[in-house]
Amino acid sequence: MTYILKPQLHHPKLPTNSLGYTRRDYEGSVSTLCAGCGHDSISAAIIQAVFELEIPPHRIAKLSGIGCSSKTPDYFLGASHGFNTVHGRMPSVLTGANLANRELIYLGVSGDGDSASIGFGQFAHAIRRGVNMTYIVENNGVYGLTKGQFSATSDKGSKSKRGVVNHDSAIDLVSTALQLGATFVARSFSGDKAQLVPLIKAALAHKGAAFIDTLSPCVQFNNHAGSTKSFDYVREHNEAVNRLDVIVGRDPIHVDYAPGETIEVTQHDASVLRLHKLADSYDPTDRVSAIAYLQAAQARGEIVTGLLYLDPEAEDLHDGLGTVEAPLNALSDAELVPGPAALERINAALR
Ligand SMILES: Cc1ncc(C[n+]2csc(CCOP(=O)(O)OP(=O)(O)O)c2C)c(N)n1
Ligand code: SF4
Ligand SMILES: [Mg+2]
Repeated sequence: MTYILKPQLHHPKLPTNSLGYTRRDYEGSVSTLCAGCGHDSISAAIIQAVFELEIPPHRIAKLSGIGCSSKTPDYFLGASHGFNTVHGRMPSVLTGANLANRELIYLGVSGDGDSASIGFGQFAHAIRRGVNMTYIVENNGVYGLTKGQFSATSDKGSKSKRGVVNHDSAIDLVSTALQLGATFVARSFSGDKAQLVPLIKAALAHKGAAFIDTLSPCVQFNNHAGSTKSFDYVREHNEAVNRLDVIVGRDPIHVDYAPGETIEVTQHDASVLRLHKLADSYDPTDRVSAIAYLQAAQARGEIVTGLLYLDPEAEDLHDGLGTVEAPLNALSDAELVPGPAALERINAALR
């Protein structure tokens, strides 16, 4: 048995959101991951974010690949749509689903093996096409499910649990996402819920490709001395670039930009992302500086977390393609099959 259903009963006085749902209504099955696995903390952060955003569960579609990380959608949002694809193929299935029905909110959950090894090409193309989604990589620097092989995000020189040194260069998914044109790029840590929950909320509200690389220690195979993805290492080397809060707006709110102190950025749905700048020089709306900042921090051995880049005016794949607003399953036969005259016009335009 791969999952255990949770009992339906809960305390009658649990707080509810405006839809009348408790936090429990956003949970899934009982997790079968190892006790202390960082991935479970990310599931808890997703549950809290969606509860606080007051999104009806049936409006979300959660998709994943294969791995311990990709199993986690079973453990949150049990009443949402779900598709557990094959290894590394989540981005293309998500892209197809999004093209067919743009009314759902798409949440892709993946692992560093799933996205930086077998699915690297898929990851790249979903990001560069600006698919409207929140793409979370639960990054433990290891293939957890298949018992601890180095993944493509394992740092050069880091050691496996058995003492083997990794000689390959690491892929930094955050820098890659920035270079590929992601319009929301963040890094966080599974052990920092205060930072992760607002980031997930902001990513879900963002229109366009939102990417969050979440360091998520594997307590079984990558939490020892010599690992650069362990709880201790990440805590010791973490440098947060901003402190975040998300305010869901009811009326349109305009951007209020005050360099050096607090920035408020309005997203497409009128929610406001409030950033408190800790580093005076850090500007999360400058893609080129974000890449330079990341590389300088990396050279100093620091792991930068927080919202690294945001384009609040981003367009998505549908804008580029000029697709219809309605989900394809809501179109009539006449709209879907416009007849030989329309086909002839299309053929003539291609000659
Ligand atoms: C096509 C294919 N190749 C290889 C595998 C074996 N496999 C399953 S999960 C996995 C790696 C998972 O690593 P990651 O995505 O980092 O997830 P984690 O378990 O670390 O959360 C591999 C290689 C597979 N299931 N399918
Ligand atoms: S093997 Fe690692 S990644 Fe998988 S559940 Fe256990 S701690 Fe988590
Ligand atoms: Mg992994």
